[in-house]
Amino acid sequence: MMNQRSVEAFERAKRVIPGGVNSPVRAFKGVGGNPVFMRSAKGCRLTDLDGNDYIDYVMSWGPLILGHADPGVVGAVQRAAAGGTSFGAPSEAESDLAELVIAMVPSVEKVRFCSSGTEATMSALRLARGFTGRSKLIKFAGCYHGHGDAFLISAGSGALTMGTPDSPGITPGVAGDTLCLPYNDLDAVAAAFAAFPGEIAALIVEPYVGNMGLILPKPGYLAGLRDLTAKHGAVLIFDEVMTGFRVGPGGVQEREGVTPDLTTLGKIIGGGLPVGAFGGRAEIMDNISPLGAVYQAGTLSGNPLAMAAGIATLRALREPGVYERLDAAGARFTEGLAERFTAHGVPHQVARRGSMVGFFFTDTPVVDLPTAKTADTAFYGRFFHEMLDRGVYLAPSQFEAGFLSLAHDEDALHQTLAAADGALEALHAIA
Ligand code: KE4
Repeated sequence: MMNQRSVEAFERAKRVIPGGVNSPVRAFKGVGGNPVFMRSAKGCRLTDLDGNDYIDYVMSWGPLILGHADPGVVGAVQRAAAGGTSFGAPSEAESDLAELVIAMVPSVEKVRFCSSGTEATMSALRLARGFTGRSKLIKFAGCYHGHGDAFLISAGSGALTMGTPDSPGITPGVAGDTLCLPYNDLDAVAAAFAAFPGEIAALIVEPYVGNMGLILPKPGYLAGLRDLTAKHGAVLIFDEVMTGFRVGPGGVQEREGVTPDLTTLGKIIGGGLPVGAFGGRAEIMDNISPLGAVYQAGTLSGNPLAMAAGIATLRALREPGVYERLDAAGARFTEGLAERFTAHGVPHQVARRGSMVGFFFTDTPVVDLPTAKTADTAFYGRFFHEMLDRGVYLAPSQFEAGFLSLAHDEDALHQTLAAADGALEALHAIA
């Protein structure tokens, strides 16, 4: 595809923005080549500066479950904007969205809004530490919880692609309070609690991991985390920034029947506008300022435009049959790809929950970071570009999940699988 305008735009951006992007994973370092600059989007399709269209399986990294420029969301934002973009004072839209979240997410009795998933996880950790009076945090290698210092210890997502899982600028004091364990290994968690009795404030987990690519918990794993954290008095935090409202109306916790103490949310909850949230048991949440002593704040938290987009999105998701449609589209995508990978003799692992999808180019079952790293990232990069050239925009990194929306119709899925046929034939030819 001709992408000269994107090439020029990237050169311009690199002169004024570090790396030319405002979030590292967008820079295509995981797949090589020049990132594509977008001009507009509608439904399941993106349009770049050169006028090329792409069927989008990134969907802004998860938020756009209704599709790009959903008329209901756009209209709600336009109406809200006409009434003022920010009040710096409470508004009823915040309670409207809070009541929707509480109705949908089993663990949430009270919720506080912020402006990103990173803020949500940072705040949830401070709250857990304030509530327990303890310092240490358990996280899992390859899981990503935003760029808060405490979490950038063997992080996933862009940190993996960047090849620098531990970021400079994290002090030994901070790093020393984070215990990083292998995902899907309950014995490691039990051993950590035994090694640090009474010291562990919280355990945070992506209940379905999206930031190593899609990796699912082994049977009993989430229930095991629930039992161990309850036994040792640690706060169990489900980071559902990506899975919240994605894999079902109540996220993983509803789907799996495991209820955490706190839940962090983002992405879909803002319908494409900046919203993060953390919520959970009132007994814990009531410790948040100004009711409690644990400080947390934000100039644009509960912003009326973002609230309007979130309300429109969650209300649309509560319509009958929505998740069945998303599930069917996700199945068509992953089953169609798996058939083609098999037909072309390409080693692969494919996973799906609802409209959250993932695939690794390896014949090793992927259950944690070491097994995820057996994936052939070079092949992934070649497949990515062959698909991009055929009008399909996958995640520009092996270590990310993919997302479908209500706008991914049969025509888009047929075009996607035809592109995969062409891509695999082209790769077979040069193999
Ligand atoms: P944000 O601060 O990017 O809104 O959310 C951080 C975050 C927290 N928790 C989970 C489970 C997440 O997936 C994320 C952000 N996800 C990445 C995609 N892997 C955002 C994409 C990016 O960094 O540009």
